[in-house]
Amino acid sequence: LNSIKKLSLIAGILAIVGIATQPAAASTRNFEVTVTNVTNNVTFTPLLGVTHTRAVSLFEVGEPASEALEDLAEGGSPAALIESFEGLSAVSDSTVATAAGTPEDGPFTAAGQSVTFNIEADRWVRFFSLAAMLLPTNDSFMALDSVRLPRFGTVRYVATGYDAGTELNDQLCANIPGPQCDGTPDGEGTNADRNDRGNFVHISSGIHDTGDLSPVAYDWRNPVAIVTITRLRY
Ligand SMILES: [Ca+2]
Ligand SMILES: [Ca+2]
Ligand SMILES: [Ca+2]
Repeated sequence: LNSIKKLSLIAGILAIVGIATQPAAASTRNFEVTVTNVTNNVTFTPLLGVTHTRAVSLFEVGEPASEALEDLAEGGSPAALIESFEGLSAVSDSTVATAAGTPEDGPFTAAGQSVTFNIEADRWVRFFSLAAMLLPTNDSFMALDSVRLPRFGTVRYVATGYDAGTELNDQLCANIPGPQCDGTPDGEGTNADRNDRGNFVHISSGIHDTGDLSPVAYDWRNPVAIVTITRLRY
């Protein structure tokens, strides 16, 4: 009788341990990301966030931009980048967010505004990247390139403004999309030409005294955004 009692006690403990360890065995982790636009007067297009392994990156500084990144940097659309992730086991999750919630609610995140969104990552996926076009510019974008997701708690990163190297910075509203360029909503977005001084991703040199844009109104110094990533416990 005594040994039967012991056995049932052990079985009971095992059942409790089994229940207790279930959440830790979950295959995905959840994170909350907050991005704050810390420029004086530059607007972000919809922000693309992605969780991934080392096998994937949105760009390499010093290398030519992909056509998908050219689309985001010149036209503000993350669609081609999202399409490029399809079927990749190295990409865990991707999401698009704006200060209003989704691009449908309002596509822009103005200076001083924050965006908060949730993103998942599979257990073996350690990295996070972020990108959005900077308006009004020809082909500049803000990005985080393969930063580490926190194992617990919150990590804080600063995001830099890059130039995709895919369009000359003529600063003409005719060549810049969005209503931020002197209220011109129909400026040209993506152009497949590569007419920049150098066809490679580099640190954006900001806004200069040429074309239609005033550096007094639009120039910036890096960083352009503060990003916090918090591991959520569910
Ligand atoms: Ca181009
Ligand atoms: Ca450029
Ligand atoms: Ca353009």
